[in-house]
Amino acid sequence: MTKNKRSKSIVSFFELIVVATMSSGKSTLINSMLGQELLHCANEATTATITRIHNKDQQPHFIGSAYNFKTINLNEKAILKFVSYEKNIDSNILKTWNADEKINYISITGNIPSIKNSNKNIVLYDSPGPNNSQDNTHEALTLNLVTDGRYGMIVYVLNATQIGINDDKLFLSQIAKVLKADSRKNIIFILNKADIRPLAKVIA
Ligand SMILES: Nc1nc2c(ncn2[C@@H]2O[C@H](COP(=O)(O)OP(=O)(O)OP(=O)(O)O)[C@@H](O)[C@H]2O)c(=O)[nH]1
Ligand SMILES: [Mg+2]
Repeated sequence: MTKNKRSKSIVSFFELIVVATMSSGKSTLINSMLGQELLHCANEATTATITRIHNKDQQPHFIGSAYNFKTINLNEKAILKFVSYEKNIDSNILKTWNADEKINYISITGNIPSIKNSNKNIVLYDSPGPNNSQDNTHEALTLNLVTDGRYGMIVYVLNATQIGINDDKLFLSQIAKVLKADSRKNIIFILNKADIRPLAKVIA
């Protein structure tokens, strides 16, 4: 007699959130890992959504959905309302979703060529700069992402052209509280735009 075993596939994730003040180069950094300009980048407040990118090594195209995410009171479950689905996502679709006022959360899956999943699936998050004085929903979205407990690593992108600004000081003090409360979370710093302001000058 053969036993009918049900195979259970439990996927576990390692999530990294990419955060920084506006225009430091978060989306550019993720695009370089993607090997294509999928995320919209520009020298102004650009990213208006949280973008979750789940690495699936063998998947040829990016597929995914756009949502309206409602941040509510602490300790309550956030509400995700489905808005749109696409099975072959390109930069135009993401640009349109990013500009749509109803959409503030995007979740896509596809192959990130510079990353290989091992025992855990890797997930990257792009986020809006929290210091956009024209739109405080950006701050609410990013602080919600930072204070949400599931990620293991913060990738903090420092803009070499504006080291030591108050906006970084404020944001890093908010992050420090989260890291103090959860010792399993780590942070790494990426010094970006060092080609514009070489490191020697930053340190001097
Ligand atoms: N010279 C130079 N320009 C860069 C570098 N990284 C990003 N940029 C440029 O800086 C601008 C902002 O880059 P983004 O990647 O959109 O920055 P972001 O942090 O995602 O910005 P928000 O989404 O608005 O918070 C774009 O014009 C990029 O081309 C870099 O290392 N060197
Ligand atoms: Mg961006």
